Amino acid sequence: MTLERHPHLPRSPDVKRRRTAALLSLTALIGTALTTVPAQADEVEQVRNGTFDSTTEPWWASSNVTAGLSAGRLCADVPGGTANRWDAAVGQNDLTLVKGESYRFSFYADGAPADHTVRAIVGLSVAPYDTWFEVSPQLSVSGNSYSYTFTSPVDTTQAQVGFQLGGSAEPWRFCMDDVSLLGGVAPEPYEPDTGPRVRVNQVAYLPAGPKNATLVTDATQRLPWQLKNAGGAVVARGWTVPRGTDASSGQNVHSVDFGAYRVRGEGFTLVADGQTSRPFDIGTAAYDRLATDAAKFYYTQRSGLAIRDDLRPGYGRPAGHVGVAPNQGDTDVPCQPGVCDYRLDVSGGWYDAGDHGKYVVNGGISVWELLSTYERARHARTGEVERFRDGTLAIPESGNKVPDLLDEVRWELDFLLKMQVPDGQPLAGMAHHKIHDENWTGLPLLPSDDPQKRELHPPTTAATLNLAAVAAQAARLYKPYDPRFAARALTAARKAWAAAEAHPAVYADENDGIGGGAYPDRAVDDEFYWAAAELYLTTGERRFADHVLGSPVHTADIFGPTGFDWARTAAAARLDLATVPSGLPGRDKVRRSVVQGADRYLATLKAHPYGLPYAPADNKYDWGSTHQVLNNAVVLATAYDLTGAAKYRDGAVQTMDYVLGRNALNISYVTGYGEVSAQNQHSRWYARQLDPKLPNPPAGSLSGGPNSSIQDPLAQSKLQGCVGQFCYIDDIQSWSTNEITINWNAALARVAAFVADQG
Ligand code: 9MR
Repeated sequence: MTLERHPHLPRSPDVKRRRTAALLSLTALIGTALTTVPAQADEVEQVRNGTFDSTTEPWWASSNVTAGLSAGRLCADVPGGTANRWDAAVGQNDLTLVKGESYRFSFYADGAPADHTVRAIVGLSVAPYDTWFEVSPQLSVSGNSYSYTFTSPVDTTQAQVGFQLGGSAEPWRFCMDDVSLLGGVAPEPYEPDTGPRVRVNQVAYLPAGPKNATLVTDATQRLPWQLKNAGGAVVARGWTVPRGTDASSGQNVHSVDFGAYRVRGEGFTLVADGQTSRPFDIGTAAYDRLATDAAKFYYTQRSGLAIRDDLRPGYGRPAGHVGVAPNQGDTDVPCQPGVCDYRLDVSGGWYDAGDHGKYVVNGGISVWELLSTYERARHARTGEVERFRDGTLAIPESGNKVPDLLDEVRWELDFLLKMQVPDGQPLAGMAHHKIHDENWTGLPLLPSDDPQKRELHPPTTAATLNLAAVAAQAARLYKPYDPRFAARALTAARKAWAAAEAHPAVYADENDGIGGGAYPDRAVDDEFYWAAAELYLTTGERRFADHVLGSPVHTADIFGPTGFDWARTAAAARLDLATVPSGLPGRDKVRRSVVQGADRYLATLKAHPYGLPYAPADNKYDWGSTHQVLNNAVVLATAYDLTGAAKYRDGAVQTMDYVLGRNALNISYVTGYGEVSAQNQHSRWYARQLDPKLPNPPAGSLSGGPNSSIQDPLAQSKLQGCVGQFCYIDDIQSWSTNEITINWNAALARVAAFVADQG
């Protein structure tokens, strides 16, 4: 598409003055950087005719947009009534980007009437339209200049600079000028704002629990600290303990222990080295709320039904993937070509994360951890069975006399059962690994707006065993409420077990990562062990006990530094064998193995100046590290449940401090908890960072947190060379450090419920 040519009109002097002022203030803001970093010799402009002095060539506009020259700018009249932002756009194609090179993307823009948003992108001009950089500033009528630096993750000659203008109900007018994409600039150093150097749990310490903090300081000798109440009165004081250099952050730190203070209250601060911490409470209420919010997270992840705004104010949305256009629906889904010739209704379930995919492997561990939260409450000395009773989670099923947590998990279980290959088909009884879009989609995109074809991917042994494990676990827990469902679940579990035994080595293709995550897992001994354990605990049958006792996993040391997760599931079995009553021979030894694992995590926590039970080899924080930290706390909590020894309880409780702000970045990784918390997690529908009309993730959403491998381009451009805890950025584009997922939030719900139970 090409614009019509318009005669050149001089820009009004008024406009020019305003723009100079805007540029000046920008220069003042970043003044030092501009004067100390000399312009590199080889800075090269990539955009052609960004100044619109006499023509708009070679810029294009979508056919519904009327664009042309106006006062030496490009102005575009945008129609109202388009759905997506890319439904109306102007842009320029055929730009060249060099992988690893940094670019400064800058432009001037205004919009009338006020408060319209432009989505400015640098991306691929052809399918699949990858976006490498994007921003969505809200425009003013008087205009502003914008400038950003990013690093290209690719080599291409097909890049595009695009200004997406659609999605407005009303027509509006957009104008731009001085569009520039300057190559060869110096990468912009990223300095996270870490606030005061006294690092605390920004939410709450338990009155009778441990209370620890970390001070970042150059001082090598001990320093005095003071605990102040909300009125500023000093209520406790003491001395810091110098801890040297912390490997996980590279910082010189001291630790502070103020556990002797046990008075409840709000708005405490800790003062040391001239710094005042962010405020915190001493009390239990926040953990009751957090346990509930962490579990409420799942309703808004539901696929296949409309989310009610009366139940989640601000989060109502139409049903996703029920077959209403533009969705192709999950009610009648084919396999990938060549995989099968039947179609399945696999509607329902939870969306995995920030994407619209649904994966049996990850669904399995998520269901397990939520059901184990429920099951623990029934067996543990401090278990609070009423916590997730009927009516606690504000879901459509509230009021049906079934505990809300079971209702919520049932939504996923019903989906998992639908993923089982039907009788009479090849591989009957196995479970399809996953179902998701044929191609990756961009952000933002409501589930109901996803136009992609949905496809079933091949069955795998891992998925089949996930199904066997959680369907067996469900069979014992739902029996009092819905015996028919319990029986159906057990039948499905047995069938899945038999199918896995018949096909013990069918693996997901690790390259099957287009349109959804691969979730590859070629080590399934642990899934066999887990499924056998759950089947045994539910049925008591000898053959399942035999499998458990004969498995090398049963006696292996499974409590390693990075805990357990969707791919490493042996701990799910071991913890349940240790805690769910059964007649398993050698059960004492199983229980001892959990306590030994906990001893190791406790030693890690004690040695760590930030007090977390996580010290991965080579300081390499893993994808979703926050939930691995929390899963290590689950082992500590279980050791407390088994032994009653306070040191394990305190270890689990103390782990929350790290997650809620006692860390190198001084950030709470749980949205809405703590003065500064993660809020821009990668999600297609909680995409407020990209579209102010959309919400942030709901309170109680756990971010994946630091990930040393920084796989996404945004993190790569900002965090190159980061140390451990610093490999994180609260940006929606950082899908490898800042996503939300159903399995991570399950770990949060599990530990938050435990901590709340200690009140
Ligand atoms: O959490 C998963 C992580 O352990 C894997 O290393 C990574 C790559 O396979 O995938 C992560 O899971 C993502 C999944 O593939 C797709 N949905 C979002 C998940 C979280 O990022």
